[in-house]
Amino acid sequence: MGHDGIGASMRRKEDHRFISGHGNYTDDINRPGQAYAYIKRSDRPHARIRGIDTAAAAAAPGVVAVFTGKDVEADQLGGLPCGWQIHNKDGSPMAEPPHPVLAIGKVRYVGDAVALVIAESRQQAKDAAELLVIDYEDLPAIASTLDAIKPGAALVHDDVAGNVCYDWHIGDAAAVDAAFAKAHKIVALDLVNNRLIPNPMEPRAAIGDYDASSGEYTLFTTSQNPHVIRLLMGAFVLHLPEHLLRVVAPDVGGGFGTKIFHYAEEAAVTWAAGKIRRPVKWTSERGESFMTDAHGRDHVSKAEMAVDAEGHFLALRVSTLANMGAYLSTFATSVPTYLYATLLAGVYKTPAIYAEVKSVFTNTVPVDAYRGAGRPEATFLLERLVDVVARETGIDRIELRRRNFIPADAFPYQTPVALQYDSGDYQTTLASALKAADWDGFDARRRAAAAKGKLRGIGVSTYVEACGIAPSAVAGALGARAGLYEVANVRVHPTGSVTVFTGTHSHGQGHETTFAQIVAEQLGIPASQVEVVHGDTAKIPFGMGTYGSRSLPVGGSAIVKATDKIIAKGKKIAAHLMEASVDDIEFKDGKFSVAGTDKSKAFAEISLTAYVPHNYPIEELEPGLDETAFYDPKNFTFPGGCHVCEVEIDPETGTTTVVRFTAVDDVGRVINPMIVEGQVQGGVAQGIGQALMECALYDESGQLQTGSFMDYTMPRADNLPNISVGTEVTLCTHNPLGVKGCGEVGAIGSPPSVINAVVDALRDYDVRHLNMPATPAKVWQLIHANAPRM
Ligand code: MCN
Repeated sequence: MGHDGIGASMRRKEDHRFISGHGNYTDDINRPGQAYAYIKRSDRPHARIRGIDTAAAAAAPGVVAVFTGKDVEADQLGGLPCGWQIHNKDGSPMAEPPHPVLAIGKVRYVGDAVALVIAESRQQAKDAAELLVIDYEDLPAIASTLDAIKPGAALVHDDVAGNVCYDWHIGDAAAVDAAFAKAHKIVALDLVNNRLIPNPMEPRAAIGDYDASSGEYTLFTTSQNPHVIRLLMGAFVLHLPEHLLRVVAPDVGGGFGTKIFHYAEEAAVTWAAGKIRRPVKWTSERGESFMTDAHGRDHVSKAEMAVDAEGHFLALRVSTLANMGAYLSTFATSVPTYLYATLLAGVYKTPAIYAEVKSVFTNTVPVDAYRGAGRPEATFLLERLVDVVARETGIDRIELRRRNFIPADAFPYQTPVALQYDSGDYQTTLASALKAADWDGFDARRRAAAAKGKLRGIGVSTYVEACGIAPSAVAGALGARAGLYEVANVRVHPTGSVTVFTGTHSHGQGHETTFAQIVAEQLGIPASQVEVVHGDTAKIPFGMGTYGSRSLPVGGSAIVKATDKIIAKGKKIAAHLMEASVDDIEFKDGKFSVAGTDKSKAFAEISLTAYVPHNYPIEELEPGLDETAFYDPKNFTFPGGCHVCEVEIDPETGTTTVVRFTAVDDVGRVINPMIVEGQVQGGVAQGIGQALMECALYDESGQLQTGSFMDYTMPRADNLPNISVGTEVTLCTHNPLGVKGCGEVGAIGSPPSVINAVVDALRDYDVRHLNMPATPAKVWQLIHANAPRM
């Protein structure tokens, strides 16, 4: 194939639009007659609303309407639904308390939406919101994950006993107990996975519009999955049939998971537009993002590994407490269960695994999928534990990993925690990463750093993750309320250019480029002839959106399936034109030819004939060249890899600097190497951020202490080294492209490699473990608390 098919490092088609200021983001959209919404939010972590006096606000200049929970109740709006049902150990369903669009009766976290004020301008709405008189009765609040399950803890929801959403388990407890009983050694580790605040560049925004003549509602929103938002909002919250609800997610400035969910503001502006018969626009302020965008992680875990005398892993036991926040966000329940505990085998052939996960409500922002969702938590736990096992058995950490890897010839490999990995070669990715990172040269670099008074450490992490979410059969069996196939409509225009309508969403991943490359490869046309359309329920038949690095493995495969149908139909047309049998038509490099002859027709000739039929067998062949395909994957895809991090610590200040970072990932066949490199680098930057800087903190009363960039440290360019990215390829065995997702691998593999490096740098200070983030204060204290072992 030509220069811009699969494997080409083609520059991103969409970037010119973005970097020249021509992106079309939700806040760029303005509807005629539009009014502006401001949301009055709770400044209390937990309180009863005794009453809201809206009179002064409603009378303020420019105010069009003021709505509260009472209006939500009066209009019988439904609550925001949770998409994943989890069952307790005893088979009973999880607790699913209602999550109203505007607070009804109580507020449950700082940031909870209390009232919607709509005015002629944003400022007028904001000013009027100050005039609302809200009579609160403060209630005791639960701010921390551990406090939620203490006996006598205040209840976030009156009817959720002990604040427990679910108490779930996976694996074979008896087999694990038996293995522990005969173990040579048991190594235990307590870990915390720090809570993160997403901070996409573009804050969330939503515009609701209502067309009184047709009764149709339109929602423009910063979403990663417009069809799912339409389904959830229409069916559960506003009770609207889909044909009266259009959801458009235009350009979206970053998501990394936090824009997957159906948020209250989306339903609020759509509902309000219908009530006031005017478009209603809401754009989050950055401060609101901190306290309303679903947070990530927040696990407290205990992990124990049983090993034999040679360091072979015999069994793993894990117990995790996961914070759900005040309400269940759309996919919250799936994250610490099916996206986390099913990954606890990692890259190791541990024969028995048992995990218990209890999830709890607290008076904090809802927690949901973010930057890898569940898999980073599993990887952090395992890769820290493996390093501690190495330390306590005296076996070299690389050798210990090698000894326990699932061998390359053991695939397909069934883990003890539900997943079946289809392919991988962990020895090769490890060897490749160690070589690229010059692992063997580290001792010399450590000595050189010591000569400058610096502590240098190196850390490794080997991981596998499950993406390409989600095979309907597997997802259904695991508790999802929907199968997660993907849809592609490939429309060939008469002169041979192509528009692809995909149900996935691109908010930074470059689908407009890579999906065009797939079509270019398939149809033998230049990628510049292919337009990719996403993010509009009125244009795309259906779609499950983007999360879990599913767009290429699932959405890309749907495109292949649709183009295969195009080629099959093209062959029939070519056979007719060249008076040959369909079986004799070959398609290669954009040409249909009759096997064994020099007769051929270019792709564009066939497409023109499809639309402008001449002497065409209409009764046998419908005109047009436009095919739709639904692709439901047979399994997840399992990217894996090895990340090596090298740090230098200044013992005077405790500051950690990442001086080298090497990632070698196996993401199957690579469509666009430059985009994969960028995706991995972005993910690694986020992983370094989590490991060294980022942490959402609440005080005991439930106030968010890290509510701005002054208090919540994001990684910046000068915190990052030049991140070296390499790939090793084992093909996915069940999708037509052989691809595995790559969008999250950087954030999944990197955090433990950073902490392993920090612990290694502190090897003279007897540090066994430290939880993320390894802030200068924490590292300095460890250095000063522990005299060097000389
Ligand atoms: N790709 C490729 N070859 C592969 C794998 C992927 O060329 N073997 C390309 C794909 O064609 C696509 C990109 O890499 O252009 C990422 O594809 P994929 O791994 O399928 O991941 P998704 O597009 O489904 O996005 C996954 C992940 C998620 S869940 C979010 S959210 C996300 C992300 O990755 N948010 C992002 N990457 C992001 N990148 C940016 N810049 N901004 C975001 O908000």
